[in-house]
Amino acid sequence: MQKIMYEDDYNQEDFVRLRNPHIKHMEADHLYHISLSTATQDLREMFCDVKFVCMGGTPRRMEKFAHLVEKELEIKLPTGAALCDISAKSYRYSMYKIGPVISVSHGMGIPSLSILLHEIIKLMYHARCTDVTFLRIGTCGGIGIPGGSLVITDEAVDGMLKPYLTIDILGKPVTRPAVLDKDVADELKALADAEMLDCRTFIGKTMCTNDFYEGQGRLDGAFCDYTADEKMEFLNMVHSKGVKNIEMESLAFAAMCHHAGIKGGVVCVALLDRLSGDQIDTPKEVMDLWQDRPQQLVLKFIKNRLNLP
Ligand code: R2B
Ligand code: URA
Repeated sequence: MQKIMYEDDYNQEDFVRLRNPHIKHMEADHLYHISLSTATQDLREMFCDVKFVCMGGTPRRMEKFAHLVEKELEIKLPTGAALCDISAKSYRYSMYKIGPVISVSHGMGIPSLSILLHEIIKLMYHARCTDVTFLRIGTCGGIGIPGGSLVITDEAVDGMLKPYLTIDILGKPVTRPAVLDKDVADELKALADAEMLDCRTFIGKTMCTNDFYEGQGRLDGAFCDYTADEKMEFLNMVHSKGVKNIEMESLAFAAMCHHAGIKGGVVCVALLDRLSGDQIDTPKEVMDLWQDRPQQLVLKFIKNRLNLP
């Protein structure tokens, strides 16, 4: 069988490249968790026109986003065709492709996001996509901002406020800077200020933790060894250092996009203000409306980039 060696265009500047010398010597690449494979599918034919990869935690939200893109970009599917979950057979992630947009779920936390990103970045390479932007559409806890607000991340930091991802590779810690694209963040903020008039939008640091409860200083987990005052001291301290929100994926998202040379942006909606509480008790109907906001903003961004009205 032929090896994966895209000699002809390997040197072209704007293709997504892999920083992995081994892949091109493999006979085939099985993207196991998204249920795709170079052995049985023509990934270039299927995905070469992708320009935006949008990801968020849940399958439902990303299916909804795919339908929104279909409607708003006025993409007409052939008669009888319908959007379907390309990765359904993996039972891990859900993925949709509509025109130049991939909409894919990443689950909760860095390990889940990281597996998905490895395979999506390889997909972009096998498909020989050019000039792709990755966007995370998420939820978060706000710090000193009202529930329902949008937060655009300009810098992702870990639970110690360090702007890099540390992973253990072959028994050694390896750090990779968590850098997001400044132009993407500024454009998202400008579009939100001009067009997202029913909510406030903030731009700032996002703290990314490996736990929702103790990792985010909550008092309502199964365990808690700190006092309410200690919690508030910590949250006020991070607030004073420019942290606008806390979530669980931005650090790896930023570090992996940057390492791959892909421009990345993160937009989250705050489900509560963590300076006022821990429990998420907003009524479901309100929460559903709030969770549409990052999708609407990212859609405006995509339309802007595609010069669509
Ligand atoms: C936001 O919400 C999830 C936890 O509820 C997590 O995936 C995140 O980053
Ligand atoms: N997601 C988080 O990670 N934290 C919150 O407080 C809310 C959503």
